[in-house]
Amino acid sequence: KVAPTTLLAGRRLALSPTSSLSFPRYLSTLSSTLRFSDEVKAALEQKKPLVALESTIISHGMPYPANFETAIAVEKVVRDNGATPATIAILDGQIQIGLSQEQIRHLAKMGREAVKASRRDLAVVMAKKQTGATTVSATMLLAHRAGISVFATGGIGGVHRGYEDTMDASADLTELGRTPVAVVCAGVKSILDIGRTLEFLETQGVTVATYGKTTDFPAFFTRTSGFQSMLNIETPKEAADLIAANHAIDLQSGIVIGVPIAKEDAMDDILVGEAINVAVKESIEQGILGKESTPFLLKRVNELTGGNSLKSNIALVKQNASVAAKIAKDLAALNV
Ligand code: PSU
Ligand code: MN
Repeated sequence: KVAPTTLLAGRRLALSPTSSLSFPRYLSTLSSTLRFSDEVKAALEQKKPLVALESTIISHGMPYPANFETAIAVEKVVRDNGATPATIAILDGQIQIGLSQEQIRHLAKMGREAVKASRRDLAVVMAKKQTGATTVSATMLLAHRAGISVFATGGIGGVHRGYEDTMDASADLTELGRTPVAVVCAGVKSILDIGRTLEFLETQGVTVATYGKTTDFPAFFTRTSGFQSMLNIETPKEAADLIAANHAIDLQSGIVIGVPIAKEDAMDDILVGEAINVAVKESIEQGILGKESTPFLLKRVNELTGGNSLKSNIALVKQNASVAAKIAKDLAALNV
């Protein structure tokens, strides 16, 4: 008879039916707290490459039906590049690692009715049996619990402009400081203060790299931000080696891999800059604060650019998913 197993942080723990009490209690309860899709469960058991995907980008980051179509297309990009996608969300209080197409559609239709769930919201959404879309911070945390160490998204949250008055800095940044997951993204939007965001990440001990030939840190819609990352990474293998080294020393902190948007998808610096300035000004005038701020700015920038920013957004998420899948593949090949 095969002993039941539970998966934790990439390690496979064999639990004999009688000895499970000798493990810390959370280890034995975790496997029932996380519900895995069949596809993700099989990939974890077979140590196949996996890429975690967030769900706030679906509910709060894009309008319906572009959000649904993009989420499905991004999963396909991950599969086409040899990895298994694990879109993460909380449905009626149940954490799901890997969603069905119908579950993705449900979240996409719910939009902002879903709770935008970062780390602080997770226990609340679970206890109240709500439906929550996970931000970068909550997705990183849950991916790590599930044993997935590569995560693809569009952009991470950061230090907001006007931080000196509001103290508004995304929980994504502190999560990156405490959770060893590599986040493949298109950098940080200039709705945020990019310079201060990079300073914050440095303080949190986060390794920040640019994917490509330069260390120019990307600004989401545009290929450069005027700020530099610590290093450039030119191949998926280099990224995999970096992740493996992070794990080997048990750093317990994350990695940002900034992938510049493709030239043909990038936006005009000045046009997008103007839209962002208008959106930020409006958010201040309307007193938009806290977790409402980022969704408000994303929506306004999209409206002000006549939907052009959404097109760039979709293109860059797909590119990030393909890079992340290749990294996950090389990481799985290292067998660490
Ligand atoms: N940036 C985007 N699209 C997004 C987000 C950020 O370009 O959808 C979402 C992500 O889920 C991110 C969250 O984790 O917003 C950050 O929100 P806040 O700034 O409130 O921490
Ligand atoms: Mn915030």
